[in-house]
Amino acid sequence: MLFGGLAVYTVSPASAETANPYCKSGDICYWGEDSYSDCYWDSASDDPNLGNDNWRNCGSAKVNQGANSAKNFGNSCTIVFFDYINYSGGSHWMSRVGLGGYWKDPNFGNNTWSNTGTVENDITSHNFCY
Ligand SMILES: [Ca+2]
Ligand SMILES: [Ca+2]
Ligand SMILES: [Ca+2]
Ligand SMILES: [Ca+2]
Repeated sequence: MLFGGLAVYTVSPASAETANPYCKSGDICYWGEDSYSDCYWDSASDDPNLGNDNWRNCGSAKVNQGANSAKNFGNSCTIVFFDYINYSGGSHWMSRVGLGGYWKDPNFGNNTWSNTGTVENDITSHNFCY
């Protein structure tokens, strides 16, 4: 999907909870670097493979294995991230904004999968209400 005004908007400091025009209610939002910065991507749907999803603002670079930080603006349930495609391998859950608690994380570098390995730069699929 293309948006005509994409190249025009300016990036302001991430003081608001939504740091870009895409991250909105219902979405899981990922960023490619720590503290919700650099490349970003949003989705309101389960996704069994982030290998076919491009960051919104980083050319052809894929979301797969690239997320350093995220916020869950989903409307229902927690979200579960997975190491591999089709909701398999190690998992890591996050609450949603309406439930509070752990619903955002500025740095996945200090989080490990349910089995082994670091979540940072390793999320490959996600499922709401898994
Ligand atoms: Ca996908
Ligand atoms: Ca990254
Ligand atoms: Ca992975
Ligand atoms: Ca963390």
